[in-house]
Amino acid sequence: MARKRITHYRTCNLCESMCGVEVEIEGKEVLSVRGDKNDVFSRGHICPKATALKDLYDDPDRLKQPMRRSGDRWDPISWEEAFEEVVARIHRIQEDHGRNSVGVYLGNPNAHNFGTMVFGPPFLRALGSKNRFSATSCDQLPLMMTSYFMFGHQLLFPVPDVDRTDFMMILGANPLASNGSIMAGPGIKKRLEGISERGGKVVVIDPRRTETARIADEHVFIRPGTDALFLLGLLHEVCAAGVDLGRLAGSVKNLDRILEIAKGYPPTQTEAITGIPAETVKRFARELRQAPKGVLYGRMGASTQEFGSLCMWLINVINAVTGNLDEPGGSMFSTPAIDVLNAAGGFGAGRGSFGRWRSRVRGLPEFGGELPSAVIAEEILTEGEGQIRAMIMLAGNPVLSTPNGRQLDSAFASLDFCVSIDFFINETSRHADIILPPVSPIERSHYDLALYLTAVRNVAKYSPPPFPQEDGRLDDWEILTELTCRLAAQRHGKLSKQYLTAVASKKAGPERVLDLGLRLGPYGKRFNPLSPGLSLAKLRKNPQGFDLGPLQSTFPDRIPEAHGPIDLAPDLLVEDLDRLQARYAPNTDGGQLLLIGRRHLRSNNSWMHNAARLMKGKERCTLMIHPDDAARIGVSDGDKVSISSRVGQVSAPAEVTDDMMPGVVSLPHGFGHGRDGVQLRVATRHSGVSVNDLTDEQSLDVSGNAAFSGVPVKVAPAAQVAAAE
Ligand SMILES: Nc1nc2c(c(=O)[nH]1)N[C@H]1C(S)=C(S)[C@@H](COP(=O)(O)OP(=O)(O)OC[C@H]3O[C@@H](n4cnc5c(=O)[nH]c(N)nc54)[C@H](O)[C@@H]3O)O[C@H]1N2
Ligand SMILES: Nc1nc2c(c(=O)[nH]1)N[C@H]1C(S)=C(S)[C@@H](COP(=O)(O)OP(=O)(O)OC[C@H]3O[C@@H](n4cnc5c(=O)[nH]c(N)nc54)[C@H](O)[C@@H]3O)O[C@H]1N2
Ligand code: SF4
Ligand SMILES: [Mo]
Repeated sequence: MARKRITHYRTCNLCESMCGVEVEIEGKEVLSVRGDKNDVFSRGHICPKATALKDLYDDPDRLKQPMRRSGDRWDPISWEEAFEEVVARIHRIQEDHGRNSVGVYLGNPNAHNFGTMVFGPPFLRALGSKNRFSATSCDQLPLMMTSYFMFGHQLLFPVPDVDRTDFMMILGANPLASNGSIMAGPGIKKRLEGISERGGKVVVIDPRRTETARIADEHVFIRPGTDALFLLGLLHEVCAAGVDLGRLAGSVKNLDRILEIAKGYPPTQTEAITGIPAETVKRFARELRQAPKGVLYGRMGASTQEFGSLCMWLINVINAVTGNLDEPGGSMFSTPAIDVLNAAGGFGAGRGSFGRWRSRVRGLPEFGGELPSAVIAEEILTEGEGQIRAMIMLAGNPVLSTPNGRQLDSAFASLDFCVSIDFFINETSRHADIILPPVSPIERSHYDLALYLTAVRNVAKYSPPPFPQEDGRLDDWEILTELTCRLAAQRHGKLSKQYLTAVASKKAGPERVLDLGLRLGPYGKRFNPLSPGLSLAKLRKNPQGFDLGPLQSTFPDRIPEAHGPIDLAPDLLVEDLDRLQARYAPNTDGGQLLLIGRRHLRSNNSWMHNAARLMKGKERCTLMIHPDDAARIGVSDGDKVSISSRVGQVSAPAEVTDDMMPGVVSLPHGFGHGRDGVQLRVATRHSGVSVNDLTDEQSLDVSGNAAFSGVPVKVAPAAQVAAAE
């Protein structure tokens, strides 16, 4: 019988853009992946990674069955055997050494996975360990912490209203490579170009002349890690000319504190440190104030640095005092169809929390129930009560993603037990005793619970699975619910409330929860009879998405009552100004080169390097360096250089380019696949080196976030270093 070709509509889950794709399918074969012109959000836009959804599905290295490691050997085992062993080992270790002896790390793909977002939290509760970590503390933690302190909820993500603004300043983001982050909008290049076309202006502040800088109206270099000082200078100028809180004037507190702080930072004082002339800062302040609608937006480069929280705070403050907070064309907050902020039950991420407990060794504070990933290694390696003896990795590759990866490698090698829920044997999962592989993303149903919080427009779309799941394959949520049930049974018995609740939630599955979330949400009929009446059935009828319109102003109503007014000057952040002051006291600059990272359009953190079509072209894992620095050190383009920091040393080819600010070098993250035991045939041919073998787990923001930007490094010709050794 001839198999029928069908077109399946879904959302690409690889980055935050949420592009609609048309997947052509015959039986269980994926024939092609194309942009969906009728997707309400992306209107046909995709990037080269979309086709990699097919590559990922077809990848011969992708695991389809649980694996057990014995030394260097991996053997396939049954799900029953795998679950049995994982739960027995975890239970035993927690019985012997306490709940915190089992650590958990949640990786970035969880943010793109409805099932793990709904069924991960009950699993974590069942586990009951305070040693919880995630990619958040290598990414947007400063932003979430700032939202928690200023607006009262960690999930109030400020999103630049890129489609309606007239002036946009981008600090430390490269949306032309990343496709936009906490600014989820497919076709972001066109959206940015739209600003200039409307007669507005885009300014990029970045130590590298990036792809985004090239399409901007103006780009200025900044010395890595000094954005907070630049922003204070800008705040000084804005405040000196007079503040305008607009509609929110009656809903904020501590403006006087801000005005006082602003006085202390004239840009004439900060220019020598940031490298941005005072005159330029003054002009930017004027342009921002004069623009009918303007917005400051900061991402990775401004977040993963020593003063990331100060940056996120000052960006919010400047948006507020120029009347651009929660206003069209300014910095806004989405209203997603499932209101994760107010939803109870399965989605309840909570408003946030800070410092309820501290890490055992370094005493770093918890945020939102998690400790900074920078402490994982020391919590494993430092003996004593409360030491981590087992780790569970859920869709994460911390060996390549968190600072001081080599130290983490040794720490993982010393564990009593380690589980990875992952479909690859990669740099982290090679340390696992057991790997539990979920189906590939294209095979499961999809709804963007988290990313709609960061979208530049309100939309909702549900993608069903394209074909029935094969026997013997499990999705992430099934793995998690099975673990939760078995853990509850082991611990409390099969008659316990814990076990029965776990079984009930496993039976319910993601779709039931999704339907309920939609019906109870702001566009459901239940509370708003005038709404479109969203439900799962309604989304099924609209497989190319449901448009819910442009972002709406929602403050002050959206601020949780318990928080009170918007706090412009939370204590923790104001106090961190002293650390900034001390750090940039005159003459602390040792003249070393400062290392920053880089993303490429055809990369996706550490895990898409096994797709051959994404790896074509010239070598990407190069050290970009300015010609003056290269000449001083004595290296030419293509020469191998040694790069060393306090924690490690790696070698990579030099790429000499005046796109770099003098004194700054850049190495992309996510490479370093040459480690023993990695079973990724394509990726290991393009292994590169890991930038996180250089980044320092001791260098952190006040939130505990990793400081990847501005790592002091020594660069020398590799041959010279080898000869000296
Ligand atoms: N120096 C430096 N370090 C960085 C960054 C940087 O810019 N510079 N960026 C940081 C940022 S922003 C982030 S978000 C982190 C990312 O840090 P991580 O989340 O730790 O790393 P990823 O590379 O995203 O790895 C994801 C893992 O999940 C697996 N995976 C993919 N999809 C699924 C799935 O559906 N289910 C399951 N179970 N597994 C899946 C992949 O095989 C891979 O092993 O890295 C951070 N590290
Ligand atoms: N193609 C691709 N897309 C991705 C990803 C990917 O790996 N590849 N990862 C996804 C993830 S998890 C995330 S979080 C997002 C990140 O999305 P973005 O934040 O847009 O991405 P980056 O390329 O990390 O941009 C950081 C920029 O900050 C600059 N920078 C570095 N240090 C400093 C500094 O001190 N100050 C200033 N002002 N700038 C600095 C860098 O030069 C770089 O241009 O991208 C997502 N999309
Ligand atoms: S920009 Fe590329 S990776 Fe991101 S969602 Fe769209 S197609 Fe997927
Ligand atoms: Mo990220």
